[in-house]
Amino acid sequence: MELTGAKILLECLGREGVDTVFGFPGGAVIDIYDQIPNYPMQHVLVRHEQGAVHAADGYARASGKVGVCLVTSGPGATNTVTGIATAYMDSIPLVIFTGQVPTSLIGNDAFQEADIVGITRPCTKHNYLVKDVRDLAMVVKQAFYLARTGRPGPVLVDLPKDVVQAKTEFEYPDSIKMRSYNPNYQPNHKQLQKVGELLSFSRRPVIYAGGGVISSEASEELTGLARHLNIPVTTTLMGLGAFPGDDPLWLGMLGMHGTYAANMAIGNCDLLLSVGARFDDRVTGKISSFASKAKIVHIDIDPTSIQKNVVVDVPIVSDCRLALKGLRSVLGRETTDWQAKHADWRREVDGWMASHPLTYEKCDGPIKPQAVVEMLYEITKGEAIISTEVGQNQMWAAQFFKYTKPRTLLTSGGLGTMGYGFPAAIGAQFAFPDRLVIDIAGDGSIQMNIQEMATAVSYELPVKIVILNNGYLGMVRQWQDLFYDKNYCSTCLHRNPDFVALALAYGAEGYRITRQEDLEPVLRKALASKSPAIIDVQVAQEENVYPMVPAGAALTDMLLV
Ligand SMILES: Cc1ncc(C[n+]2csc(CCOP(=O)(O)OP(=O)(O)O)c2C)c(N)n1
Repeated sequence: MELTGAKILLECLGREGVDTVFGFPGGAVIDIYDQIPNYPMQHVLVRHEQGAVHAADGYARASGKVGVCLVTSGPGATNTVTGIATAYMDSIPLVIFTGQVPTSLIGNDAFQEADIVGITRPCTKHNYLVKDVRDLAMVVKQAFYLARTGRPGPVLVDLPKDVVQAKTEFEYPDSIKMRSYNPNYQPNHKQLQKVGELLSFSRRPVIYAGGGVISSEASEELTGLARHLNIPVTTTLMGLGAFPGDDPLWLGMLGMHGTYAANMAIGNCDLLLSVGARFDDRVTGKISSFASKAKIVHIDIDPTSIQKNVVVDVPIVSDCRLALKGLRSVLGRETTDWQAKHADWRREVDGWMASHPLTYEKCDGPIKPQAVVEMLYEITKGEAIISTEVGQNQMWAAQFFKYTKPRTLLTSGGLGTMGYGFPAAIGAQFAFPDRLVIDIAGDGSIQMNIQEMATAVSYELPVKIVILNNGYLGMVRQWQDLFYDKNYCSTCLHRNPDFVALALAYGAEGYRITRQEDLEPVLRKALASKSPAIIDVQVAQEENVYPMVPAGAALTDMLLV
């Protein structure tokens, strides 16, 4: 039977198992919206297209499925760019459908025309302009395949209005032929054997894991290997949750705001086993000093990320899970007593952990932001999905909440997008309606996508926003404090809205906490509520995040509290 492009698209989404689409309508996609009520998937109407992409992204990060959004042409499409770039930098699988003016008008500066394929070329894994309805089903099939395989990422499909309206016979292809796209999943056995040899010589090994461990579902293998070999583990911000944050081998996050122990371990290790991480500059600091005493092994699905930032001794292009499994079986033949072999190193590392734990000055004055995060951990016992905004709030959420399972921290690591956390929390809440989802926010960031409170209220989502309200664009103020002579230019937010009144205006709940003694009871009450809520916590205004490695310095040159 012949179907319109609109129906074909929705049929394809059903075949891909899509149950939720985040979007915002407009003229170019109205034919698709006209058909949505006839299909079983749920469409979530957001209030801004950036919110749609971040929500799809949060849904994807929390669930491991592909996140999907649908927006109109022109401004609808351009509003998605920040969300797409955010997902691209963090390798999150998304498929973004954008409306486009009819094919006959493309290039004519037509009403609401934007060259979204050109605009998003550098921040998508791939993108398509569908010019013929007969190509539509195959393009959708390829888009999902590309988004979720290999190194995952966002794929955009641009849909001209006449293509959506045209008809053709619908058949969903059951196989895909893409000549130039063949991700390699299997590790090279010889390379794994080399890692085995390096391990047998090394005395001071460290595992450095990234978001790739989470996207390849390799946490169990990582944890098993680390425990088997008695090797301490650090992760990037994106890797938090890939290894249990309460394990004795856990060093904490490394990098600019990493722990003393993690950064010292990197500086002093003789073997660095990197799994699914990309040696980002926020992690390495001064590159020539990064793990400068170590042989480096780099396991990554993406061959272009290997040797990009650091020279490595053993490159392994493969799926992280398969590589870790392979390594375990290579080591299976070893008779080494790994516990004994690494005991001295463990003692040294444990010494750093004990002498410089993550801490902050506790006093009777204003509430410390770190204490708020600690209290959230205590109340939830870690049983929550945490999203963050960007800035100090993000770093404290990384430092003072223990992530014991993968997919429990949703944060914009690569692009560092303020305004990410709240819509991402909404997406995660759609993926897991019964779980507690909390956005840890700054008073600056939350104002970047606060309009999505209308989405949360209209879908009766119990999402919580905890604002660490310091009256500043805190992280920028921290840099001004430490490196720009306290010239607090344009970082003071002295006329913030009344966040409690704002929550109430949207139909949500609002709480304000100004005194330490109210912190626990009010947080408990707010978190137990079934409504969306803002909890505005007035915190110490000029608190800084420590440790801090100044930009471009060696990891071992940390500023401490
Ligand atoms: C969209 C965007 N604009 C600007 C920045 C630069 N930036 C990084 S952190 C930060 C301050 C964030 O302030 P706030 O949300 O209040 O959080 P805090 O650092 O106080 O916790 C800014 C402006 C950014 N990361 N993203």
